[in-house]
Amino acid sequence: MGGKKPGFGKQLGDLHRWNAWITVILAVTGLLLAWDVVRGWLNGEARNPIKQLHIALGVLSAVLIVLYTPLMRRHLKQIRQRPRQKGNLAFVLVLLVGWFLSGIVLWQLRLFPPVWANAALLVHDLLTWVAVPYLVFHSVTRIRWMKQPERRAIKTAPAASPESSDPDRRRPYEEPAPWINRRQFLKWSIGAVIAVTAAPPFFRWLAKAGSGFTSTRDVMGTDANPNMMLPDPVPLPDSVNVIGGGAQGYFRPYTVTRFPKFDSNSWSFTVNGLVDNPGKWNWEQFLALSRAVQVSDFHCVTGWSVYKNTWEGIPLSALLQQAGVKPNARFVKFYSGDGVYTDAISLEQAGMKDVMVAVLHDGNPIHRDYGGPVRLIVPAMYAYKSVKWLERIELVEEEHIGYWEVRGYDNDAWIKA
Ligand SMILES: Nc1nc2c(c(=O)[nH]1)N[C@H]1C(S)=C(S)[C@@H](COP(=O)(O)O)O[C@H]1N2
Ligand SMILES: [Mo]
Repeated sequence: MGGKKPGFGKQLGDLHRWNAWITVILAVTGLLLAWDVVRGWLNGEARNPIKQLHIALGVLSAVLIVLYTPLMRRHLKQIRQRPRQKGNLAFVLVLLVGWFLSGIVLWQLRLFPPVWANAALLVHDLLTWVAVPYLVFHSVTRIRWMKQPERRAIKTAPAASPESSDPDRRRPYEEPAPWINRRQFLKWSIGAVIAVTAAPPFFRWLAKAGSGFTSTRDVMGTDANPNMMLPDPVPLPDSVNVIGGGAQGYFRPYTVTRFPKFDSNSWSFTVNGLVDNPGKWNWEQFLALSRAVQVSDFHCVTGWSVYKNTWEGIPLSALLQQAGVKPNARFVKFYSGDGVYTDAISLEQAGMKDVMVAVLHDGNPIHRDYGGPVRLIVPAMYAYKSVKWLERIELVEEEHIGYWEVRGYDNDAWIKA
């Protein structure tokens, strides 16, 4: 880094160090937010603070790029003869800018139509998959001990003077030539370990991200359904035929508890609160209610979507009509059978024709992991309103703030057209 003007090398070094640490924390917080496994142990309380930290650091990392631009010319001149360093620089800049731009869209998701969010999430994820193994390798091999002895010596011996008469001071760190270059060997081993551990999940992810169309079995998971719901709901003809060719995309199974499990012997569905005719159904009675079919898109507020789902179920408006909503009722509150998750919409919103208490997806019973036997669907809103394992609907007067809304999500969940 030996710039001519004093301070240039130090400026670059400081930027590099800040960037390195910020990127490490961004990677850790980002993985905590994105990873299915971790999503389970992070309870709802932790998610929003981690997300805020991730966003703040993302902005900070953009500030570093701004600070770097005036130094860039000189830096490029300095590394003109070093293709490896130039390659590294280009890669890191592309990464940071790509992460930043896609991050802005994910941060301000509600300002964009869902396809933008889908694209941003894909870019954000793809860059992460490529970058994290590279950055781990880059950092580990930059640990002083890993470097070639000559290069370590240059870096760590500013006090050594070439004019010194003492030969030991002139070349202070010279070591005997290593047998089969141990460091090189270690570097490549680390690279290999990273490649072997990161590659399989990466290709699995790529295969999923790249395939637009998926069969219902894949969409809802290939495992046998852990719920014990008998009889099977018989689908309507339209639902069997799966209008529009079937769902496109993958659901990510979300839960804020351990996955609950249901049995038709003990399952029941309730509509009560401010209604004239409260109702309670067992599974068989519930399946006897008349059902409708709709095709709609499903959008999570974290950027993923599943398009063209064929849902079959009972329109919420039909349930409410049958219950006879009292004039003082203003909100409809939904309870999940997980015992924790709730959400609510206004009575007016509940009147939308496509709000549905769904029993079948693409002609199959809804898998337990995805909210079966019965889940709510509110296609016009982000999916945190679509309560899974729905088993009770209550008409209330006071506004209710749902599980995720208490923890930072906007109570207004409308999706931009
Ligand atoms: N009971 C319950 N319902 C829930 C959730 C949840 O964690 N628990 N997550 C919500 C969110 S944020 C989304 S995106 C969708 C996810 O549906 P899926 O798990 O079937 O993909 O369910 C919504 N309904
Ligand atoms: Mo979501």
